[in-house]
Amino acid sequence: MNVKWLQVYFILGSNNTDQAPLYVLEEALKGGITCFQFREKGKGALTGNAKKQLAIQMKGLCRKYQVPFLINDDVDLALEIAADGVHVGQDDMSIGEVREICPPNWIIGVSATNKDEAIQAKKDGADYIGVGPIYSTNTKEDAKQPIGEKGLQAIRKEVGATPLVAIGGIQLADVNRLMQAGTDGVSVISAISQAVDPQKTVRKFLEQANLHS
Ligand code: 3NM
Repeated sequence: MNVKWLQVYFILGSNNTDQAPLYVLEEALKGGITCFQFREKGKGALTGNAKKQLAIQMKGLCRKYQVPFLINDDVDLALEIAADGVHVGQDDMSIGEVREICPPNWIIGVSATNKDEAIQAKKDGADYIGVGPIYSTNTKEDAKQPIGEKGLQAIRKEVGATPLVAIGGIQLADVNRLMQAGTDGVSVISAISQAVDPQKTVRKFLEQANLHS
């Protein structure tokens, strides 16, 4: 995968915004997000056909703007609608199991919150590792203790050049420090999904991340 795809990696589910999710996604795409993950989880999350229909429409938008479209956890749905890959957590399907059934060019990302998980994800052949939570977040109900920029730095030291993306409570003002701490980009939900102007917000995130490329 292209490590630049991790620069401003937007994640969205229908319950992360008060606006229409497809509107928010298209605004974010116009602003220049470099990767997108559909994450339909938590209170009021869509299931079944409603989830699938939203995923198909989101994939269509991502194709229009030529941005990779990943799905969180739901490997069956990702296969069914031909997503570009999946993001799996520590309790989800393993990378090995996913690789056995997915197309060869799929992007597979894994979450890690400490050095051991990150080292294992690298060994297992993750295309990128989502490192977090960096800061405290209200978006994920079962988020672990924040690991801070120090935690990110420590993981970078362990995994060498493996692509990393920082996640959890990230705001625009944090991007510069996180890039300096060794991440390849930032993964963001609420700072974009709840922004008054998501397009403009993404532009600013991109500006900050680009200072380091
Ligand atoms: N995963 P926000 S933190 C989806 O630590 C997710 O693995 C996390 O949302 C992890 O940008 C998180 O609104 C929530 O804080 C990120």
